[in-house]
Amino acid sequence: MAFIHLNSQMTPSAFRSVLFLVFASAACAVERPNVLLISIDDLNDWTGFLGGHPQAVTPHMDALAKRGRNFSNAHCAVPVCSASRASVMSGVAATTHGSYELGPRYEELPALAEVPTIQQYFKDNGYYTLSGGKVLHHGFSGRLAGAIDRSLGRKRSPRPGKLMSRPSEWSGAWDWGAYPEKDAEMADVQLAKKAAAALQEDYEQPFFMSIGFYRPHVPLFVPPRWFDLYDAESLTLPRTPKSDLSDVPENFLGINNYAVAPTHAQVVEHGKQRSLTQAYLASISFVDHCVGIVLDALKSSPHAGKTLIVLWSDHGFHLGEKDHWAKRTLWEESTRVPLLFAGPGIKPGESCPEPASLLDIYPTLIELSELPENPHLEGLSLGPQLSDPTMQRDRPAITSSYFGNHSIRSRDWRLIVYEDDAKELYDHRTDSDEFHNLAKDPAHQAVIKELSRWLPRKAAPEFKTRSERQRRAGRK
Ligand SMILES: [Ca+2]
Ligand SMILES: [Ca+2]
Repeated sequence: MAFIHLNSQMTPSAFRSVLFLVFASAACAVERPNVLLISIDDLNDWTGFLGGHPQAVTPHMDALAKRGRNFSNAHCAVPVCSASRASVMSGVAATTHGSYELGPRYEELPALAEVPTIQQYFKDNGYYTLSGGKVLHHGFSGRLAGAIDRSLGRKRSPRPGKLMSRPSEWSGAWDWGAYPEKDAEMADVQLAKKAAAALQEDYEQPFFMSIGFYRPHVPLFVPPRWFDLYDAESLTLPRTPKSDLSDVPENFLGINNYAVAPTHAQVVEHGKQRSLTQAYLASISFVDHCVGIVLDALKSSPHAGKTLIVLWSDHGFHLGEKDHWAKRTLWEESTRVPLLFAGPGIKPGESCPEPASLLDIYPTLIELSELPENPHLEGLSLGPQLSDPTMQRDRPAITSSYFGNHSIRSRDWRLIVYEDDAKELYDHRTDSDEFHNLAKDPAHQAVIKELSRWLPRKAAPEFKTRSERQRRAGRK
């Protein structure tokens, strides 16, 4: 690298130019990999490679899992869109940034004032950044806007002019059905094609492309051919034993008054469980198709051998398990997410059963791209498990939902501790459905004590902007 003399009289713009030259030449010297970060909205473990639903058809994501590393025990930091995405993009947990709900925006959180988004960090280190679709819940606005060199758009798909499947007395954004007629009308397909075209271009710098697909978030409208993949009447439905909720603390779902999802009783009363399950699976296969468009484009591009791929979902989704629909709980259905890494230096191989958090994406990509450490990050690089999937991880995956409620998920166990100290404990070696709460069993107190070491000690209170406080007051 050439020596560059910094002059104390230098103007800020000249200084930035020098910095750019330094980073650009460093990037040339190290040959940093490109990054393709693909997020999917509200996708639980109903994929072939995670086996959460035996009939799920996801060939493109399954192929990606096969040629990279599938973190089969990965969990979100917060089980709701906005707060989860703020955590992934900042690398900071909700217990520090204080966002546990659909607001406030990343740039409104005082604790993140000095924390660069992952896009900004890569840009500051010589990368060209592209982004499209739902990556941050509210988009890169305000002071975050400069993180993106080129926008690939944030379009939404068309909706039918009237309700298709939802009973009119249900509230909220939920509806579902075979609509529109053709894939080309879907915003996710248009985004995939834009990303595919951008992947054919040459770039002078390494690129960091982040794209976020909207399905299978509600409303579950996708074209008919995706519904045709599934026969509603023969679909396997989740197991929901009648006695399941008898051993869990009562407090938690009660605080979930913010939800717009129907109750399980409403779904059952209206006979909608099968058609909703079909619509969710159809939406998953549709988004898998969109992922395929992007991955096929990358494969035939000049960047194929030098691009790291990360695929993740912001949180899971209940479809009736524990009499619950959608997200926000601390059970496996809400916290477990797909998390795949593939690309240069990552050998295809076995799944990794060690606990992983979406907070780990940021530090992992920094390590793989050989960027300087970012001192704000609270996750831990998955580098060792990308080299060797059997490498043990001491740190469990920690998920927080609303202030004071936490789940600690190790390789074999899940401990949930609520704000009032009520607990649940599940042994995943024998009870992957989390049916049997062992928290009161004297034989398991040592496990509880061991896992409790990881409970966040100083959780930040929930940060609410004035408009957020007013909005919530209006809903009660
Ligand atoms: Ca989401
Ligand atoms: Ca139970």
